[in-house]
Amino acid sequence: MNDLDALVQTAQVDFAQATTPAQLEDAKARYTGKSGRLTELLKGLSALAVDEKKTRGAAINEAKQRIEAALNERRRGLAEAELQAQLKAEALDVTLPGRRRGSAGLHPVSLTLERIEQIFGSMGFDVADGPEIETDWYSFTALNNPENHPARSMQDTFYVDMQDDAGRPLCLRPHTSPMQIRYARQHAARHAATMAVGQPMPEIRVIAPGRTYRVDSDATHSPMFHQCEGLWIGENVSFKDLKVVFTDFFRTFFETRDLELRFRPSFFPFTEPSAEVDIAFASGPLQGRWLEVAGSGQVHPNVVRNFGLDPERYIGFAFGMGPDRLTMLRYGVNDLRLFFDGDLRFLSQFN
Ligand code: 2U9
Repeated sequence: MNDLDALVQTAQVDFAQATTPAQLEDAKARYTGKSGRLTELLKGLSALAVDEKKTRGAAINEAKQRIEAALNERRRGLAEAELQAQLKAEALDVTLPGRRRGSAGLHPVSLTLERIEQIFGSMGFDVADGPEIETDWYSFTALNNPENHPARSMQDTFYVDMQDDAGRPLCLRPHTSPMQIRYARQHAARHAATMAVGQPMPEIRVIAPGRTYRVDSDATHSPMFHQCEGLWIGENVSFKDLKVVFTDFFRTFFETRDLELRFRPSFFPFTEPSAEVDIAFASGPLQGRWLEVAGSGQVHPNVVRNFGLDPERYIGFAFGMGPDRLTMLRYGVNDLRLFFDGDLRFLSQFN
């Protein structure tokens, strides 16, 4: 091996040992730099005779080309290694499942309210909505509650530190009845002219679903709870109609024909006579037990009078039920507080 072949080989080893582009450029300088070994050899040419200069010059040039080829190859190798390292470090696993946004859904009690509205809607009932802060008149007086009735006390009802324009006390509505009184009074006023000429008023058929408030808190009572009350008033509306409406409603709500209803005598100031309504399933997990699901009654004449209607002419029934309890029965939930804790592990099971 001549000295030039040996130099090329040394350069190749040198370049192979460089592991970064900077080290490679340093190695290159040792051969083709200002005082590199090749440069020195070229400088030495001037001392040679013309003939020798020619052959030696050509040989040095050939060695230089081989060294430069080795250098370029190593440059490509290092660039490729650098690219591979970068690709590896920044690798994306495209097979990972994407981060999805949690899906939203309705609260189980909202599902029940929608269901109630849909079923009563199919029977011709309108849906009324109204204020949750109410006057004492709409909450109690109009409903034939005596002045000293315990429901009016601060132990039972949340009073608000405000008064209405006439200076009367305001409270969080303890039931949704105020909405029906507002609805019935508006309805009666709208049809007053018709009635004045002896024509019948179109029937009042309305439900009032929504949030209600009472001073009460345990596994089956929450200070905020839901109610859905209903009202059907006309010239010829009787308990028989109530029984048909309720039977149909509960059978549709619980999706079974195997369901019986029972009316038990009761008392409410706003209805007379009054009845508690129980249902019993003929099959399923709740089979054979009477479950209290609603209250009801024929609307008291004093309340009909407060609608602005003549109780001698207009008669009908009212009812009230608890959508929270209906939701518990439908889904088999045993603690009411689960509905209001906001725990997604519980709530997401309903969607
Ligand atoms: C007007 C006149 C009368 C609504 C009625 C009940 C009987 C009743 C409870 C059932 C369970 C409330 O949700 S609950 O806690 N309700 O027992 N409610 S009659 O009577 C009315 C409503 C409006 C104008």
